[in-house]
Amino acid sequence: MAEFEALRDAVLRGDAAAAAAAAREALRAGAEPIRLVSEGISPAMSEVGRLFEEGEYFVPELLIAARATKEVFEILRPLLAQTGVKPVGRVVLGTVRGDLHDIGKNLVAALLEGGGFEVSDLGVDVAPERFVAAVREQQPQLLGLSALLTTTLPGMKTTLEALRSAGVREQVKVMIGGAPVTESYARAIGADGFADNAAAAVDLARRLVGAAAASRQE
Ligand code: B1M
Repeated sequence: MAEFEALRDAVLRGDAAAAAAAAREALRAGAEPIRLVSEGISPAMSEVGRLFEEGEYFVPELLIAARATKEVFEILRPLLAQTGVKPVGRVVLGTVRGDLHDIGKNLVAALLEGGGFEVSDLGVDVAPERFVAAVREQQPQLLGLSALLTTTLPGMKTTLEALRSAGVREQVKVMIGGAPVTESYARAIGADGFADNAAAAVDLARRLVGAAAASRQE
């Protein structure tokens, strides 16, 4: 679809108005909102990352590409979050301490809402103590941690340790995700699951909430 190409180009150039126009055009032409993510935003941001690694783009280019993505996301969010189903569970979500990346996490939040979850988003740069406090106060079935940097990845382990020290680890299932996260890392730190994209995160959340309900009945 030509509109996806226009969307990718606009994000790459950091042209927010053109990105929004391409997104609206794609939706008008009948594209599923999620395809604007998988065939527009995600490949464009991968390319932005590649250009950054190769020294062609610098932080300002990353920022304006991210701004263009957010503009598109404002259009997509209500469409992705449309749901008629009654809440299937509560999720507290956040990007770990020291990490400011939130595009992927916001996408996970929107799709979880679309999947019938009530989502409490703590934002970015969330300290372990804030996750612990949110688990105590909001009693979610699920806690979701996102990280995009190899340097902030250990924040996931620290957060799990903080949950254990606070005695609340058994109250909540923990799922993790983000570019540097792997299944084996999830196992190594004792998380309950890992998802490598937003749609997989919704499937995993459903499974984990089902498992949480089953273990409460035992
Ligand atoms: Co940053 N950055 N960045 N950056 N940035 C990366 C991550 C990087 C890979 C770029 C590169 O070098 N190729 C690199 C990390 C290298 C590494 O750690 N090994 C990097 C770097 C180095 C940095 C800085 C250190 C740069 C600097 O200042 N010198 C700096 C750090 C700031 C900080 O966080 N403390 C920095 C800053 C930024 C901006 C602020 C400018 C901006 C972020 C804006 C924002 O998010 N509001 C930015 C951007 C845009 C990127 C890239 C280009 C794009 C990220 C993105 O939005 N992807 C990124 C390169 C890349 O990823 N290819 C890069 C699109 C998004 C839809 O995908 O976030 O992966 P993603 O989310 C996916 C999945 O991972 C998964 O589902 C999502 C949807 O499918 N997922 C989950 C995510 N969270 C999940 C949680 C789940 C489940 C699934 O359960 C809870």
